[in-house]
Amino acid sequence: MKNSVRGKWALITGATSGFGRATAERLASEGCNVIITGRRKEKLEAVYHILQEKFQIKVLSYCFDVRELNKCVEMANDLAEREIVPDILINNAGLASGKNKIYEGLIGDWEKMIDTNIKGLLYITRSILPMMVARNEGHVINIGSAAGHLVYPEGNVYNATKFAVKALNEAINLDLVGTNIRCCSIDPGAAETEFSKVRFHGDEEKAKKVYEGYEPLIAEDIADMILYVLNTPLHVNITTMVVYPTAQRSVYVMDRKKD
Ligand code: NDP
Ligand code: 8X3
Repeated sequence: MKNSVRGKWALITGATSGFGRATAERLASEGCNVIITGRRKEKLEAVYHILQEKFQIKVLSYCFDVRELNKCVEMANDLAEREIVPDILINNAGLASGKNKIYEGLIGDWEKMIDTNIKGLLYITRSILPMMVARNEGHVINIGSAAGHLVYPEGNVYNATKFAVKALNEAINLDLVGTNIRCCSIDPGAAETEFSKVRFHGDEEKAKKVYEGYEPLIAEDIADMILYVLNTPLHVNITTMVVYPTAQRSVYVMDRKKD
C-alpha cells in the first residue's frame, strides 16, 4: 500500500499511553511528523524523546487536559503561528471511569467521561477542523468503541459517551460532504492498555482480570488499523471500522478459557 503519511503532520490526543502512544510511534516510523498531547508531563516527555531519538521526523508536544477548551484553542493557535496545519487529527484521548449499576454510579466518574470523551473530542475538533476545511484537505480519525454499538451491563455512561462518538463521527462526515476531508471512527473491542487500570481507579488486580483467559487486542493492532485507513486512496472514505480480538465476537460474547 502507498505510504500517504510521510512528511505529513498528525495530531494525536492522548499519546502518553495505549493506542495514542502506539499510533504516534507507528506513524513516526512511516516518516509522519507528530503532535502529541496528554496530561501526564513525564510520560509525554518520555514519548517525545523516544520519537525524536528513534525517527527522523519533527515532534511537537502539548501538555494539557482536553476538558479545558481554552487549552485546546491555545494549542490550535500555537500551531497556526508555526504555520502547521494538521493533515491528520486522531481524537483518541478518552477513558472509562468506574463500572457500576447506573443507580450506584459516581457523578464524578460520569462527568469525567462525558467531559473527556464527548466534550473534549468536540473542543479539539472545533479547534482543528476549520484549518483542514480552509485547505480542503485532511483526515479525522475518531476512536470510538465496540461499546458505542452495543450497551453492556454496568457500562451505561461509558457506553453513552461512545454512542455519542459514533453519532458525532456520522455528523462530521455529513457536514464534510463536498470537501476532500475524510472521517473514520475506529471502534475496538477489548484491548489491553491502561484503559482498565484507569476504569478501576488504579486497581491493577481488577484490571488484569479483564484480559485473562483470551488474547486481547494490543495497542499496536489499533495503530496498524489507523495507518491502513490513512493510507487508503483519497477517493476511499472508510467511515467505521469495528475491530474485536478473535476471541471476542460482541461486547457480550467472549471465549474466555478457564484453567
Ligand atoms: P489508555 O488509558 O492507555 O490511554 C488513554 C489516553 O488518553 C492517555 O494518553 C491519557 O493521557 C489520555 N487522556 C485521558 N483523559 C484525558 C484528558 N482529560 N485530557 C487529555 N488526555 C487524556 O487507554 P486506551 O489507549 O485504551 O484508550 C484510548 C481510547 O481508546 C479511549 O478513547 C478509549 O475509550 C478507547 N477505547 C479503548 C479500548 C480498550 O479496550 N482499551 C477499546 C475501545 C476504545 P493522560 O492520562 O496523560 O492525560
Ligand atoms: C472499551 C471496550 O468493551 O471493554 O471501549 O468497554 S469495552
